Amino acid sequence: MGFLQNKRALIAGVASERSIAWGIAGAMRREGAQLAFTYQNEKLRPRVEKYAATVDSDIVLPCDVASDDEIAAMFEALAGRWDGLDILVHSIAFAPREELEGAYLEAATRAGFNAAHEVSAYSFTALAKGAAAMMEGRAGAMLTLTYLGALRAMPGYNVMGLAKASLEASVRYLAQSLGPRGIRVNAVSAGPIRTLAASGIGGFRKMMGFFEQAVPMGRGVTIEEVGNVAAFLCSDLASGVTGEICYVDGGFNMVGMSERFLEQ
Ligand code: NAD
Ligand code: 0WE
Repeated sequence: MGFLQNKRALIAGVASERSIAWGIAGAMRREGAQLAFTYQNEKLRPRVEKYAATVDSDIVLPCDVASDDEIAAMFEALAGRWDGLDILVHSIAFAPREELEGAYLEAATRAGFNAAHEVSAYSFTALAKGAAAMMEGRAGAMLTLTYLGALRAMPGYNVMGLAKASLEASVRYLAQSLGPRGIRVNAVSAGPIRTLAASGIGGFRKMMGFFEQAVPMGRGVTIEEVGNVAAFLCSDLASGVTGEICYVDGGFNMVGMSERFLEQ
């Protein structure tokens, strides 16, 4: 029996088979969870419906997280299918492309800052409100995806780093708010992975090269490896864990200097 047997999970953020959310869906399904998916816009709908069918799910709902109306309609539709929810996965980020090019101070604009924070940080809290209402009386778990750029200055990550810092603080405040209701809230901080969101970034290849030189494991992580940790954190096996940022990055975050660089 899988460790997520009888759990119902809502997964937001599948855009392709390379999406981290898709790695999480695979691990959760393998462990016995029933899955529901949201998609950002009509362009993505047929794709997400097709992927959902392969993990025995026919609950595929529209939800642009920039809209409170769409979030409300999505939870209303979900409540029509499920009488409760155990797991929320938030795997969504966006900043206008121009914000992710060049130096932070030059790239930053008020509109870009606001858009990045709304879609990449506030949306987790917005989804948490609707999800918590469906988790009453169950041992609920919420999970989001973050990146080391929240803590360390990364060339080009720019306003996304600020939004991830806010998202990580949200994990702690949501964990404190929801703890009394038996709901846990955590994040996985993933190492760089070539997904749609990453391939939109100039110089991603070079950054991957720097990462691979310093990372103790000597290689990048996969969506399957992120999925396994995400599934564990959302399961009763992690019943004592909340408010945590869990690194799935091959150890990159704790290194002070690259061993491979010195050996060159
Ligand atoms: P992805 O492009 O596959 O997923 C990003 C998702 O965000 C897409 O499904 C997209 O539809 C969704 N999205 C964007 N704006 C939205 C909106 N307004 N409403 C609803 N959905 C919206 O890329 P990914 O790498 O799987 O990204 C998932 C998460 O993982 C993001 O939070 C990202 O910051 C994080 N992350 C990625 C990496 C990496 O290197 N790929 C590393 C660490 C963390
Ligand atoms: O969170 C991310 C990227 C999120 C992202 C990606 C895009 C590309 C297309 C947000 N908004 C947009 N907007 C677009 O128009 N990552 C963790 C991947 C990533 O992005 C970087 C990285 C890494 C890793 C940017 C600079 C440096 C490293």
